[in-house]
Amino acid sequence: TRVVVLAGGVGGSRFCLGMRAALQGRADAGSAASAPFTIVVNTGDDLWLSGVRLQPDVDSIVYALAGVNDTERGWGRAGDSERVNHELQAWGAGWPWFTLGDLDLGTHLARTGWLRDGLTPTEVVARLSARWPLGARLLPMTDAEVDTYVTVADPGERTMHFQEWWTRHRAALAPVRFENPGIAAAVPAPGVAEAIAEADVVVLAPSNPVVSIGPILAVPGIREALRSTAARVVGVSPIIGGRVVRGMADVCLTAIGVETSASAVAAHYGARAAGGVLDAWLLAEEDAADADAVRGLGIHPVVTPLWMRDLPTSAALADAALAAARATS
Ligand code: GDP
Ligand code: FO1
Ligand code: CA
Repeated sequence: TRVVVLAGGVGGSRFCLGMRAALQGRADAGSAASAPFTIVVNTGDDLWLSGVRLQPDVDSIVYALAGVNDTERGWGRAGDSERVNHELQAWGAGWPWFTLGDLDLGTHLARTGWLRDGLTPTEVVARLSARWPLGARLLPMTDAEVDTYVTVADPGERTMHFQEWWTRHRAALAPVRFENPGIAAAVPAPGVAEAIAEADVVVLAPSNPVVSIGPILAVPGIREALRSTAARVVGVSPIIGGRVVRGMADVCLTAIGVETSASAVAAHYGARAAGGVLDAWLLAEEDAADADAVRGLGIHPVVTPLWMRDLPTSAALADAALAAARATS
């Protein structure tokens, strides 16, 4: 089975860990099942800071699949130190509310050096994927620099980088809109449209629909690839029991006029039969009452446990997504 996952950071990496386990679990059945799957990663979170390029969602997925991620904080390397960060603060460089760990900085320096050598983001992500056996092929959504900016109402309207809004203000400033300057002229990274076209299953991970999956779908050509692929497109709800779990995605949803419910997010993505991108939608037992509304949209609803507590529950969720694809084929 050729699988493509569209993913953001925390929800995306947990789901990808589950997908790798689910695919390996049936690798002994032979065929192409053991082929690595493809992950198309959101790069809207990326930023320049203190002269280095950061790719938080790319790094979250690389570190998680490599098993070197900080599982408590949800970002960065396990057991990292902050000596360089203290020096940066002493110089008044960077952002006082944004920590660059020493090991993590090694990644940023390597990445920035390669970019300055002329490598494309796709080539850089390939190098970042080669150090550890990840069991997946990572592709940035695009090679264009299309960082997400947030406009807040505040006293007067002002615009800031997504990371400032998210980490400094903890999404507490009411957003007016999210934008990715330059994205209208961007194209999918090499291999992205091809992977989607040649896939058997494409999964929208349970990631933030607005600032993780949103930018991926906003790259011209990716939505069209999802709409025209012969693959089944399956989405996993990031909403459980009418609430966002782990994060502040509800603030983002409210800003774009989408209710924080499993069926409203499904409606936001839409049915492929009706101009949208979904064939099937996985929703939690707590949201079983939403299943009829999802069916009414023309999307096949599957009620299944959605909590990714550990590897077995994440793998079971990935398995459920693969089964939903088979059920709608
Ligand atoms: P970020 O880039 O680090 O913000 O992470 P993502 O965008 O990939 O995912 C964030 C979203 O994952 C959150 O808004 C949650 O709604 C969702 N999420 C986190 N943990 C779980 C889980 O265990 N199950 C499900 N279904 N969704 C989850
Ligand atoms: N999140 C924080 O809340 N505080 C930080 O200081 C911080 C530093 C950081 C450094 C590198 C990196 O890749 C991610 C980092 N994050 C930090 C997480 C990140 O800002 C966001 O949670 C994600 O971009 C949202 O997906
Ligand atoms: Ca993210």
